[in-house]
Amino acid sequence: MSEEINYSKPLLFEIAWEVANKVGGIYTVIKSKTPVTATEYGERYCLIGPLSWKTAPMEVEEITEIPSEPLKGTLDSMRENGVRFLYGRWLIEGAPAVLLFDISSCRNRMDEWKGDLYKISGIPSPSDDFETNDAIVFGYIVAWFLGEFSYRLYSKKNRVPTDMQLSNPHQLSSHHQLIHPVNVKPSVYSSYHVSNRPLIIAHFHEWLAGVALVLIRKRNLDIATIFTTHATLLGRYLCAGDVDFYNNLKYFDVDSESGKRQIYHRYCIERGAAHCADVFTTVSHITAYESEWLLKRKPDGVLPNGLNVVKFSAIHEFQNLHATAKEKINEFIRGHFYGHFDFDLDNTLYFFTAGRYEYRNKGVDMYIESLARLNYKLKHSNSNMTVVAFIIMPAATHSFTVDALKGQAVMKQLRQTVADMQESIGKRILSSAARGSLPDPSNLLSDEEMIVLKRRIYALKRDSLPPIVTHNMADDAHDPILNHIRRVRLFNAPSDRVKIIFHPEFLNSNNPILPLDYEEFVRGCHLGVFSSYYEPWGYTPAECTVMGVPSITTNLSGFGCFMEEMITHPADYGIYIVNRRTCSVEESVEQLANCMFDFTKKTRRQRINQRNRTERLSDLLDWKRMGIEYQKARWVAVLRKWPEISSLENEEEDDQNLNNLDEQSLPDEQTMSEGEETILGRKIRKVPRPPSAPGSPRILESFSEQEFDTWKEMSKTEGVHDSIIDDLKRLNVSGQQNYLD
Ligand code: U2F
Ligand code: UDP
Ligand code: G6P
Repeated sequence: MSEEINYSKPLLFEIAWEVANKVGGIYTVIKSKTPVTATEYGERYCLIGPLSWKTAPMEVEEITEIPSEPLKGTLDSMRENGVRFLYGRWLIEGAPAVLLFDISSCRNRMDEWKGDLYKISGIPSPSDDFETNDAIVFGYIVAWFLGEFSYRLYSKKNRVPTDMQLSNPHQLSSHHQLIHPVNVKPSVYSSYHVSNRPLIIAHFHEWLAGVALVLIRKRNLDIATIFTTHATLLGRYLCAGDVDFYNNLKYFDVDSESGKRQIYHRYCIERGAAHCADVFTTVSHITAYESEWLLKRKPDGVLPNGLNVVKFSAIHEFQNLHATAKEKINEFIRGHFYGHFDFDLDNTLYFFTAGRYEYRNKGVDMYIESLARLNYKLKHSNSNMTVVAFIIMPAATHSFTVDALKGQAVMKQLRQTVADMQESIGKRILSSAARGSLPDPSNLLSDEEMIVLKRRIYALKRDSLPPIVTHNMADDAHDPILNHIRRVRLFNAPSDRVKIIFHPEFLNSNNPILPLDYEEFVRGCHLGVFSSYYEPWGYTPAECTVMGVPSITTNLSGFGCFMEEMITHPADYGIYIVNRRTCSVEESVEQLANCMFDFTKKTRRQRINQRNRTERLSDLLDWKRMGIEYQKARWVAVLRKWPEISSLENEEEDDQNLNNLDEQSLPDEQTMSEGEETILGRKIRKVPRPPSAPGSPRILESFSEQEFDTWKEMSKTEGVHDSIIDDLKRLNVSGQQNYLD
């Protein structure tokens, strides 16, 4: 918002804790969505977050001269009142304006604000919860900013009733006036009515940014608000414990449960934010259902998470990336398994799970259990395949183990020795060939070189088994992942067909043992396994999809449910969805193990074909498509806030289109019939089976005339899935299936 702004169009502020500040998945949501939002709003878009002096200088380029009003006036007056901030451009695609407030600059007002929050909303806040304290201070600063900005904007346009216009702008910036907003009856705000008015929309993410929503409602600011929750606090906590969450969702005593977990005050902020927003949304239907029972407001809609999909011009390019990234993982494996490297890397598959360390929520318990069964199945079927299963989850550690570092060091030495020898052997061959004679193969290596080589080979011997974990754990004995691995006895023994590597730190290319960025690592793997129990969306499998890596997820994850809704046979596209909703844990574990076992039976050719199909789904997850739901949410918020703007077309349609949820609960398996139409009351058009899927009676059904017509229609109206439509067209032309695998 640094240039002159066209105020006849809406302004958008998006507020989240993770603006230019990576903590978890919300950072991915905001960062990846920026290009589409910036395209739509341009200079009228600004992101607001807390200022972290550690990360902000790397992420944001500061703008010291704020040229436009009322932003300049607002920030100047806040600065005069002691608020520190960083205003600039976030250095990401779309380069949006960002405004980061330094919470510490206002901590001296914390007690006053906490008292005020309790007085106006009854939300308590214990003194020892520092995160909540910060959330409250941040909320008051944001509400202060938005309040003052909107007053200045309306007064600039002479749209504020005369008794609200202020002769002394400093008077306005006193935070006291904003806590108890200017002495005007709320009715005055809603009484004025103008055409072509500037509209301010504020979109808040997650409870940490939620306090300002309560204040905006209490102060009756002229701002349309949206609150998106990416999980519920109580849901996350309940699932992490030993609770049968989904079967009891309707019956939890929310106040008591949050009290027991010492999060009652946080819960109040989350619930308050959900109730105070004009529009309340979540990221998936499963979280919408959960929010309805735990936050006691049925979401108005679902805003699924997208990704900023970058397409390569040639399809084989991502396949090449897989091959080069896999080679880097191969290097690591050679070092890690030195002395026990008795398996063939050509017949080795890399599986992985990754994310924040939430043992039960992220389904690591089920993953390890199923890997043990996979090991048994591979052994007993005399399979020649080896599976290396990675777990990438940050935990408290004291750096890398000596063993892990040594493995890479001895391999590095060996590689260097062999490279030196290659050079000297080459010289010997050249010199004898130049003299017109063939070299003597028995003399290609000198005695000295043989000794060095023997020494290197001796260095590869070791008595212990290859380590499970790459780091020294802070609490090895009580680590749930390690204990589970111990329980199922997956110790990387030579006879094991499933090897496990637990890397308790996120990956980066400076890593001394596995020097790859996370994205490169994913590309090099064959299968992502995310058997989550609690997963409102789940970016990790979505990221796999756009990189053309098949993944396993569950029907308890937002992403899994979304794919199940969108595709008639997700498995054909490399999206495997384990049922954790309507069957026992034992059945789910077996399903997951069988799914992984079946994957090991694929030929290389089949894996390559499947990766191509998986990658084709990326259109489905592109923000260009997913962003439409955000647009709808914004319009509904505007129409709810200012019902007088009735001249805007399609408002009713917009309202309905916002995926209004049904009264009923989650769909069960029976209601999800093939290619079917209504899920939670919405019309769904599914992606049919790919033409190269193995023939079966179902495939004929999938390519009925009618379905083809539907898809042609959809391609016209939505402009998505071009490649899938192409598949269908090809099929229609050739009139038969393509038996590539
Ligand atoms: C969801 O993931 P998040 O990135 O939001 O997950 P976190 O940032 O780790 O935290 C979720 C909330 O739980 C709180 C924390 C956040 O508000 O402050 N919390 C806590 O209070 N105490 C704890 O010990 C741990 C967390 C979601 F889970 C994914 O499925 C989605 O993909 C993602 C994006 O929509 O949002
Ligand atoms: N991730 C990462 N480095 C890693 C492993 C994961 O940056 O080594 C990222 C991953 O790309 C994804 C996020 O962490 O964007 C996890 O998001 P997800 O939605 O799966 O779970 P959340 O943490 O939000 O619950
Ligand atoms: C990509 C490469 C191929 C390579 C294949 C290996 O498709 O383009 O050259 O053979 O990956 O696939 P795999 O599933 O065995 O890792």
